[in-house]
Amino acid sequence: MSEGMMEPYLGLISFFRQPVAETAKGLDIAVMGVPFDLATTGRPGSRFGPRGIREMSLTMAEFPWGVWPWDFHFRDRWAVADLGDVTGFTAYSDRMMPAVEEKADAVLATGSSLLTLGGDHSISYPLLRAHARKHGPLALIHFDAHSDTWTDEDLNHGTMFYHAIKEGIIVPENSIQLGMRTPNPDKHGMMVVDGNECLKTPAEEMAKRIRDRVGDRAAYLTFDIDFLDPSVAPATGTPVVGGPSVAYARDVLRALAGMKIVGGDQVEVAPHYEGAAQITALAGATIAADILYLIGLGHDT
Ligand SMILES: [Mn+2]
Repeated sequence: MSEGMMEPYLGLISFFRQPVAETAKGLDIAVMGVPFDLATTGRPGSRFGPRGIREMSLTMAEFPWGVWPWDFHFRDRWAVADLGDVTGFTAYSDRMMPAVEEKADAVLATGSSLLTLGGDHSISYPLLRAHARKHGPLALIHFDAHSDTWTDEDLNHGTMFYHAIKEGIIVPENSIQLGMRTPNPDKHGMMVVDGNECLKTPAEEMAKRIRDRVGDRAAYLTFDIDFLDPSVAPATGTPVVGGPSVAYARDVLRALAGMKIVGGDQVEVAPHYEGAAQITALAGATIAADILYLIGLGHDT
């Protein structure tokens, strides 16, 4: 084995074996988990998502040269640490939003960027609020099988982007949703590229559409694992057939390098629906790493 390599079954678990830290002081990118799934409308279980993602991240953390095919290791360019999980809201869903928002505010106040591991998708709402407070109204880049824009005054993992638009923290004219495979007429002004169109559109062209839509606005990238086809990501609350592959999603993501992506999250991995191979958490960990690279490159620009 090459020097610097570490097999995935060794040692303690943190995201990509990054150091565990109490605060984001001195970091370029902080990673945190939000083990919350009480806003789920389908199968619950994404409260175990952060743990599952961290565990499968160790399969890629084996290599000191970084995550293929990125040509550098993120830790060689940016100070990255795992802050652990936001806690204190178990069984009290009304405490989740303020707890996440407060933690995200504290991270962003240090000058660090933030990557968050979910948790159900409702966690994006307090994260968007914190990022908009720092960066102004945001462009949303949203990968998902569902639009999560239902016009409903209740806040759950299918309505939070409606609430975010209504609140003015995301700008629909600069926002784009990719991969939708469920009917929802409530677009609220966002550009929607459905799952079939994704399958017919080369990754580079899709990335260009995203860039054109977002323009110069600071962007927040959110990736629901159910964007992917259930054949590659079955362990999630509301799977929908007919989605793209992990390779396609990663090609699109990498083609966004250099955009002003100020923060992001990877949500909705629910490990208890996995087979023993843990392929959903593996996909989630890989996508989360790609988002981390994008946030780092955005931090540099
Ligand atoms: Mn979804």
